[in-house]
Amino acid sequence: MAELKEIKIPDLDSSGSVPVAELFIKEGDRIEAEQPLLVLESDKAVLEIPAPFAALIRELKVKEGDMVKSGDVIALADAEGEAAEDQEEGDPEEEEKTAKSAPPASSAERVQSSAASAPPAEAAPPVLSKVSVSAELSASSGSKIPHASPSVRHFARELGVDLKNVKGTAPKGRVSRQDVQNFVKTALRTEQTGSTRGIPELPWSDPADFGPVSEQELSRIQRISGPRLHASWMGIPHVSHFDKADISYLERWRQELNEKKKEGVKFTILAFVVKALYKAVEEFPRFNAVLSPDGSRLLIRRYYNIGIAVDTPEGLLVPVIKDVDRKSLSLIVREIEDLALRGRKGELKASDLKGAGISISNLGGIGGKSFTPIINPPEVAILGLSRASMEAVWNGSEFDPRLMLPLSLSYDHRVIDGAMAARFIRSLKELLEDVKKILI
Ligand code: CAO
Repeated sequence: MAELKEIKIPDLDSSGSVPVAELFIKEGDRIEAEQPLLVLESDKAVLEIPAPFAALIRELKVKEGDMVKSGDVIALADAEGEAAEDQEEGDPEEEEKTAKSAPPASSAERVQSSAASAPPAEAAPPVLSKVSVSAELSASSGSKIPHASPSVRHFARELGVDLKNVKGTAPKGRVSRQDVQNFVKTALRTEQTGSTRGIPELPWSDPADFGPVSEQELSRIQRISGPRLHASWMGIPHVSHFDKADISYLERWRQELNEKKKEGVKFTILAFVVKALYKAVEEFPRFNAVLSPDGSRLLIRRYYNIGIAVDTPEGLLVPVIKDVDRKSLSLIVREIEDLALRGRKGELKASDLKGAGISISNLGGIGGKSFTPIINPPEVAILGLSRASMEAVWNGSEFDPRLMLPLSLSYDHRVIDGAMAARFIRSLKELLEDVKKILI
């Protein structure tokens, strides 16, 4: 048996002692180079100490709870153990070739020559110890390494989860088993939607490193809609087309209607746009289409359902007004009110949220000039409305004050090309500018 080698605690960049929080090895274990041996856990940092070389552990010198410092011996190990095992379990063809090309040797010599042809075990740089030391350095310079119990660390390691990426929700920010499970579930869901496939990881830095922060959980709706919006943004080639419609006549007519308080209904700009949009979609059926999953066919809806983005305390919802072509303006007004109210009270049914051919997102009640709405798949377009405002418009001989409604149309460029989108918006503008056309 060759001389036993000492496996030591690497330079921790500190003179103090640190407790061994977790020990992963026992006597008789065969270890690989860089395999984690133990975890040191101080108030400031958590440090995983790796094996500097492959070996057979003969004698352990530490146990969990021991206080250790730089240079302390963790174990006595037989580096030959690993080499011998390699030799025993090596590729028979390789062995045969070696046997043919090399002069006969005793088994002890064979072990030595094999060890010499591979990088010498003890010559391997202590890669992980370097990582560990730098981990502590980064910890002391502010970046957080999460605290977790040994069993949670073990659990995370088995699942291949880097605890630095997991947000700890247990007291003092410790990572719990549940946190690791949630992390894996989210990662799997993201993988299934394909939303981050092939996309470099986004840089992240903990804002708590730079000042005080407060935390808020995302609502259930936001947790569901977030990955869908991300998938839409990443998976659909969006183009946004901006224009303005002169709704001066429409507005005058709307106010007259409201002054008469017909059936107690308050007519809104949005209700007119819903009607106009249906007419434009009827003329351009591609805006009411769904692209087949293989991207080879369009399934064009022969019905006219329009989704309305509703801002609720829990997040964005898009309930659907069904069969717009068969509904009066006043019925559309009432439906928008009803859907928005039920959406804000959390009373919408799943069926209220399905089946739209195209959607509208109206931010005009709040403000803004234009924006790029995100398509709600499998729809292929969405119309954004910003706040209508009075503008001086040149009518050929003078500037005329007109009420202009900003339109922001995002469309799926796989289905709709730019010229068609421009024609579609021109048609929508004509409808909005000549309100009679909407209602006929
Ligand atoms: N331009 C100018 N004024 C507008 C307008 C526009 N485009 N749209 C609405 N308004 C006015 C309305 O006329 C109303 O004014 P009065 O009270 O003086 O009559 C006021 O703004 C408020 O309207 P509203 O927003 O309550 O009603 P609505 O029917 O226009 O919209 C709804 C209903 C549910 C769509 C809206 O309340 C809402 O939730 N909008 C937000 C949608 C959203 O979040 N989109 C973003 C999606 S991406 O995250």
